[in-house]
Amino acid sequence: ATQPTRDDRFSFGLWTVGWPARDPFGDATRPALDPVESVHRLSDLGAWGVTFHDDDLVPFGTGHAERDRIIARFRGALDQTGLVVPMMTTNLFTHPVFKDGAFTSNDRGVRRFALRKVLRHLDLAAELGASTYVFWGGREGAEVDQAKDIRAALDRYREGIDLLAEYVKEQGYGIRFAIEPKPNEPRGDILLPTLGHALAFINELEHGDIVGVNPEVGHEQMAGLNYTAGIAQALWAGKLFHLDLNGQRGVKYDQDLIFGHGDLLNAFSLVDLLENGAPGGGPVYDGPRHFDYKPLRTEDVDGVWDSAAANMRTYLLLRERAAAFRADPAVQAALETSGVADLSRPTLSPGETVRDLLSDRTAFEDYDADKEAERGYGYAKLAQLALEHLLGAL
Ligand code: GLT
Ligand code: MN
Ligand code: MN
Ligand code: MN
Repeated sequence: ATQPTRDDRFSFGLWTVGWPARDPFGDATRPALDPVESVHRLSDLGAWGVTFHDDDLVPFGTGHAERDRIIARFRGALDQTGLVVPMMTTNLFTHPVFKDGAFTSNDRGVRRFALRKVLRHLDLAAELGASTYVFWGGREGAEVDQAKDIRAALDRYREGIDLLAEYVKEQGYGIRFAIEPKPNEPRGDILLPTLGHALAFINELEHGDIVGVNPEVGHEQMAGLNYTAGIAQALWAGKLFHLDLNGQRGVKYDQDLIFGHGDLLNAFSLVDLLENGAPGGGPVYDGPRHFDYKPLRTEDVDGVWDSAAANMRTYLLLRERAAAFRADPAVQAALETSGVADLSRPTLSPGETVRDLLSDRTAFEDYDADKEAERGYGYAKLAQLALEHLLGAL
């Protein structure tokens, strides 16, 4: 089953396949795509959903009547194809007015404009049935330490997100927010640079109950972090509301490669976690499998659709390999040797207190640490089994 179907719930941003490949050093290498054509092509490839920023569909500054016409035409394509809109988001980074940020610009007028821009698109998100609204604060940051009062910036960030969340609740939209971390680029340093910073921020919100995270593979890897481990913590916290799948090769600029075209071993453990859950049980991710990648600048329009298909096929191949990995008796035995399941057992017994632990001589006074330290955990064997399943050798 490496042919994508709607049941796989694959979604793509309009800005991904639609990227004309303009970069800081060179002009566009491809024509802009009509969003309606993207909807049809994605549908033909087996995708289930499409996501977009306000300005991806309706260019910045478009008048009312024209905006309505564009939206109606887009809805027509959705109705024709059956594609859904699971997530929407706001462009708070392209227009020069946002050069010092949106919710955290030092300029109060910019902050108010940003909130209004989000509010308008949130209303459309509710109309189109989106259940998640993403906040990627690409311009929320600074290059100059003295230029930004980080405490005040976080106050304003919180004010903005809480205000918007309150609005969503009042309107009964049933939409949840997902904050997308990134360490840098386009700002020298971005606020909420990692998944962990975002989770800590959410804990400080008044309406944090409807706010979670949208971690992107490449963004965590730009910070040198293990994406699968971060996703596991987001799941543990009940905050994995959405995710951005792509590829990244090490700590450098944001590459937005095709999913799997980077740290493939980590992509394998990720798909295994998303599809099969942690070895000891716990929540499985049931949201969209959303791709946020950029077709290489070298590609023509055919290459765009080849790369879109590649994201889904890679995910499905990894899903197959992960199922085989889990089902393999040799893997079960290796997991047993490694004691992976034992970690699910609470460290104290039911009803046992700290006093009981203090009086348990086998736990300390009679515990032979030198002897117990002789144990091998067998992780090398486990790692090789994972690699061989990934390569299709087993
Ligand atoms: C932008 C960014 C992505 C975000 C998008 C949502 S836009 O392309 O690089 O990682 O997910 O705003
Ligand atoms: Mn990225
Ligand atoms: Mn990006
Ligand atoms: Mn992203």
